[in-house]
Amino acid sequence: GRKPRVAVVFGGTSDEHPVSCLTARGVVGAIDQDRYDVIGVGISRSGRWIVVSADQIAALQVSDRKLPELTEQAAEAMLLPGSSGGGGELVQRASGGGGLAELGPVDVAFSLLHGPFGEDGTIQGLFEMMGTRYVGAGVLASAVGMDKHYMKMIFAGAGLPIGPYVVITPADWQRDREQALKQVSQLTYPLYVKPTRNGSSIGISKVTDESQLEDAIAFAHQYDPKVIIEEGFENARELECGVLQSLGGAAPQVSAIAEIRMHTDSGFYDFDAKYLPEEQVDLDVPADLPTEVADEMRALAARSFDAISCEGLARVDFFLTAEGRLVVNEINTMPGFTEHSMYPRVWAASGIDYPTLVDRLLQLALDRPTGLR
Ligand code: G1L
Repeated sequence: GRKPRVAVVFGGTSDEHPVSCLTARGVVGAIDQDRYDVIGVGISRSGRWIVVSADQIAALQVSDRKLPELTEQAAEAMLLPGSSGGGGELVQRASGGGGLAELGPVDVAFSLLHGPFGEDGTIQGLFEMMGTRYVGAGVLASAVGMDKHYMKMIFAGAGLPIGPYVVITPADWQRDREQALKQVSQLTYPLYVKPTRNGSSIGISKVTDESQLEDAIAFAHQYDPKVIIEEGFENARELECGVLQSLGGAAPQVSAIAEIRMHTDSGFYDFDAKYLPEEQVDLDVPADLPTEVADEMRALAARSFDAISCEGLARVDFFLTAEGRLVVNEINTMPGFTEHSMYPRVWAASGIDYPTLVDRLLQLALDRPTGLR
C-alpha cells in the first residue's frame, strides 16, 4: 500500500515559535522518507495554517543569529474530518478566496506546538474530532501534564511521593487574600512560586522569606491567574528520565537517568538555562546513583506515566532530597525534542537513537485506535 502520511504541525502563536521550528527540522530530518510521506503544517505567529514541504522545514535554522520563523502565505490550510476509517483530510483555501483544494489524507499528526493550544490538550482534541491519529499524549494526559495543580492531585491519588504545595485559584485570590497567604505560611521556606500552567519555567521565582511572597505571586499572575506555591528542597539533587511507551501493550520503558547540575545565579533550572546556547548547566548521563535509588526512580517514573494515562512519551523530573528521599516534581508530556534535548539524550544513553525514537512514536500512533481507548 501507500506510505503513511505524516503531518508535522509546528510553529504556532506562542513565544516558542522558533523552538518549535527547530524541533520540526530535527524531527523531519529523522523521519525515514522511504517509509513515510511527510507534509509540514506550519502555524504562523498570527495563527494561520500554512502547508510546507519537508525541504522547506529542513531550511528552518538559525542564520545570521536570527531565529527561524514561518513566513505567511495567502493560501490557508485546514483539517477536515476524514471519510470512513478516520484519518482527516488537509484542504487549502487558495489565495483570494476561491474553492477548496484537496491536499490529501493525513494518517498521523505529529504536533510540535508549544504552550496554550499546543501541549494543553487543545490540538489533541482537534485531532480527536477529525478522527486523525496523533503522536503522544491524549487530551486528558496533555491537559494534566500542563497543569501542576491537577498533576499533583493525580500523583497524590496514585500514592506517588510529591512535595508540599498550596494552590491559589483566581477565586481564592479574589475572595480572601489573607486566607490564601495564611495557607502559604504553613509551608517551609524557601518556596517556589509558579504559574500553574506553563511549559517553560517563565514566571517562576524563588522566595526565601515572606516579604518577597506577594511580589512573586504578582509576577506569576502575569502568566496565569492560577498560581502554585511549592516547598523548595534545599540541597536536593535534580534528576530526570524518559519514559517511552512500548509497542504491543507491554509496560513502558524507562531510560537512563540524567542529573542536572547548574551554575546559574537564579539558582534553578530556568528558561534561560534550558534555551540559551551558553551552557549554564552540566548534565550527567547516566547520573551517579546507588542502584536501589536508580531502580526506585525508574519505577516511580513508569507509575507517574500510568497515573496520568500518558501515551507515547514523557519526561519525568525528580528531586532526590538531602535526606535521600525521591520526590516526583513533574511530568512533561512534550519534553524538549531536538536531537540535543534532554529526552533524546537520555534515550541515546540507553541505546535508542533519535530516528528510532521518532519511528517508535509514529508506530505507536498508527497502531492506536481513534476515540475511546
Ligand atoms: F509528539 C510527541 F512526541 F509527543 C512530542 C511532541 C512535541 C514530544 C515532544 C514535543 N516537544 C515539542 O514540541 C517542543 C519542545 C518543541 C515544544 Cl513543547
